[in-house]
Amino acid sequence: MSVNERTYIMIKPDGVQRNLVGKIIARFEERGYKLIALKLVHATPEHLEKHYEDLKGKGFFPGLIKYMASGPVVAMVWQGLDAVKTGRVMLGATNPLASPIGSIRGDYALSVGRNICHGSDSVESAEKEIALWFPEGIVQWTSELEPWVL
Ligand code: RTP
Repeated sequence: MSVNERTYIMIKPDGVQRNLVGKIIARFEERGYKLIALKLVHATPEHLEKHYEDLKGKGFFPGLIKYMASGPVVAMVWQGLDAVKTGRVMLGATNPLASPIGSIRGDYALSVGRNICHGSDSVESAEKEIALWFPEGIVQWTSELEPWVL
């Protein structure tokens, strides 16, 4: 676990279309994570197949790619203490019905096939996903407030 751990968080097309972008971003900001990359992208099926390459053999794979390519997603990188594991806790379980109230999916979603957000499941996956979605690199910045809150 590192204080500068990075995770790739994505608001899926249903999250964007349901106007949940601001609410999801607010959760990460309010928890204390630092935004170091952000963009709205309408990804191609080929790009999404790379992102989900581990799931290629699954029966739901074609439907997943179609859903993810159906509209723009918000691609983000958040940095901070234990960002990968805590980010996944904040999102909730893959199946929203199994997600606790208070988690993003537990508060805003019902169906596994429309679960509004994605978060990296390990530091290694985060590095791969950040490289795939942000080949141009992330934005490194220092807050003027940092010396005051430390
Ligand atoms: P994600 O990558 O989106 O954060 O999801 P995850 O790790 O929690 O779950 P994973 O097993 O990697 O599945 C990726 C996404 O595929 C869709 N899915 N559909 N119909 C189904 O049974 C099913 N199972 C998974 C979900 O959108 C899931 O987030």
